Amino acid sequence: MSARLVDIFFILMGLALGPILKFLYGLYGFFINLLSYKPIDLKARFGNWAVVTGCTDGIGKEYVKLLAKQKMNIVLISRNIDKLNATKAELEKIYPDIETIIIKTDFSTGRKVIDDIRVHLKDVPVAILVNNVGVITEYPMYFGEMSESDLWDTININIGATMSLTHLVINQMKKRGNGAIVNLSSASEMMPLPLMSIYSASKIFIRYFSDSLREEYSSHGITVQCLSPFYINTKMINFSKKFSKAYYFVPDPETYARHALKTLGRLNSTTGFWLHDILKFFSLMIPTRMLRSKVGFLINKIYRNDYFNLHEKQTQAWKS
Ligand SMILES: *[C@@H]1O[C@H](CO)[C@@H](O)[C@H](O)[C@H]1NC(C)=O
Ligand SMILES: *[C@@H]1O[C@H](CO)[C@@H](O)[C@H](O)[C@H]1NC(C)=O
Ligand SMILES: *[C@@H]1O[C@H](CO)[C@@H](O)[C@H](O)[C@H]1NC(C)=O
Ligand SMILES: CC(=O)N[C@H]1CO[C@H](CO)[C@@H](O)[C@@H]1O
Repeated sequence: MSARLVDIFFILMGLALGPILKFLYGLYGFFINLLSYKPIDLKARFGNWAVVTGCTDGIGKEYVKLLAKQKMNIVLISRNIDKLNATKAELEKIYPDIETIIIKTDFSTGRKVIDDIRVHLKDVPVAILVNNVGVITEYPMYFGEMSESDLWDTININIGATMSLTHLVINQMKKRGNGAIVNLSSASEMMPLPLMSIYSASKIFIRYFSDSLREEYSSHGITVQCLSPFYINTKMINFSKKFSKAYYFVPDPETYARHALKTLGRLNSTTGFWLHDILKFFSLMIPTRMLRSKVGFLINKIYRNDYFNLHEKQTQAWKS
């Protein structure tokens, strides 16, 4: 009888251990995120060159500024040449002793762009790759409302670009036995997210991809970090005004990047921002993936209505 009880005890412990370890890791992440450590010396740890995609706005731009501040040379990748030139000029003015390379490319056009990038990066020892580029539909949409190009843009940009650029640099990093790859997933990886079906599926791709890659390459000195923030106040989510009002929990890109970069080399997997750790904790209180998904559906319906209301107001203002 007592042997039986011991068995049951160990089985229950086994079942509880996963969630307990997850919780402890979450708590650890929360404190690392909260305590304002300085970022580690990224140049000393990883090397001289950083490559940042989607670097002319939002989080990408803030990453670029912070990396340049650490005296790293930067390869700027984006599709808008004017913004690239402006970003390059801005960096060179503040940090005259760093080198910058700009690459104009449009990842939505798919596989062929990588050949051009390969030529540009031929002699660049890439220390840090920040896969920041990503798209989301203009507002939460039913699948059938997405255009054919919405579909392929999400695949090519959110998945294709990350996969292909990582492939381009991974072997040189392995050879040097050093390097870091940062990937932005999103909290939408915690559950399937109705009205953002392709987006949330693309983010779980990033999660699985990053976590597998880390196991394959950590013995070669390569750090693979996967960030999964909640909402950040970028133009990507201007479909609802609620985001700009939820001030503390929806940080601006500068605040987010500053916090997230401090975790590079310290956490493999994090929301990147301590207030988002709290949101994550409460989201995970909803016990199953399917329930979280239903809640996500409700919330997205609200955002969708916000978008239509906003649009109607704009149209009326335009008419009058
Ligand atoms: C961007 O900068 C390059 C090199 O400095 C220059 O040749 C090009 O004309 C600029 N493009 C635009 C659109 O300003
Ligand atoms: C959000 O921003 C995008 C890009 O700047 C713009 O095209 C779109 O019309 C904006 N949407 C709303 C609802 O303001
Ligand atoms: C990241 O994951 C790798 C592989 O599991 C592990 O060896 C490494 O210690 C982890 N790094 C951090 C900072 O947790
Ligand atoms: C930190 C970072 O830039 N992460 C990016 C990883 O890749 C996705 C797209 O697949 C981007 O949305 C993230 O911004």
